[in-house]
Amino acid sequence: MMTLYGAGPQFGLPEASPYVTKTEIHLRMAELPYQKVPAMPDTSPKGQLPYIDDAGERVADSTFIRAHIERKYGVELDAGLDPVQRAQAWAIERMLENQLGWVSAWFRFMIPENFEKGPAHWFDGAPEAMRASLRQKMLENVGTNLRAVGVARHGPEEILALGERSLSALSALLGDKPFLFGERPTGTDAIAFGILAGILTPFFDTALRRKAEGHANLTAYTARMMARFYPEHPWHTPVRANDA
Ligand SMILES: N[C@@H](CCC(=O)N[C@@H](CS)C(=O)NCC(=O)O)C(=O)O
Repeated sequence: MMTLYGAGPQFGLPEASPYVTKTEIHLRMAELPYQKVPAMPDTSPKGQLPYIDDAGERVADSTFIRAHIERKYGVELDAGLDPVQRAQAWAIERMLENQLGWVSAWFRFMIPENFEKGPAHWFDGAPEAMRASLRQKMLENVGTNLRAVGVARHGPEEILALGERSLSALSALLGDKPFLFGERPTGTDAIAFGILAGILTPFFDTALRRKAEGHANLTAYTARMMARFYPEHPWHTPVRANDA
């Protein structure tokens, strides 16, 4: 059976990493059996989660894992989409992974209260004498990456505005459809859900979460995806202030 290496359930989410969530949903969409094992990124061939071990073949990166399972098991997660929809799916996925995902990471790591209650705990199992320096090193690494992709060069309000542009774009693209491309979830829904759930989890109090909560179709969509792919996981649909 295939093994999926991920971060595991945390932060009020069935899986803390949006990219592991993406792969896990792809495996569930493809109805492929797998076992899930918690791992640290440095055990991965590419230094990041997720990766899989499929009968001794190790494949890292959610996009390449998807290509592997589609090729090896003859599944097509975007079946029924025309060439323009497939191009849109790729463009949406890039917006989410290469922009909104980083904005979301900034709110999770760079707001000290969120870092303390969240990622800082990843090192709770390390020897006490090393814990503080491991946490500091991780924070520095994430900070370096956030500057490299450009996000951390802006002020908090500007970062929030960038995130809101992507949330608004995603909300407009979804419209009143149940899933991004219609009645049936396709490949891109997996990462859209992974990133939205990570933003909307009540575990972290962020201005970005409040922006996402302002898009009723995105909160309903996240709850719909959660019920479909993680029916065992408790979730809520936030009530918008002006709906209450
Ligand atoms: N392009 C990768 C991104 C994966 C990724 O960013 N994983 C994070 C966890 S959410 C990670 O392992 N980060 C550790 C690091 O970059 O050092 C994918 O799609 O799988």
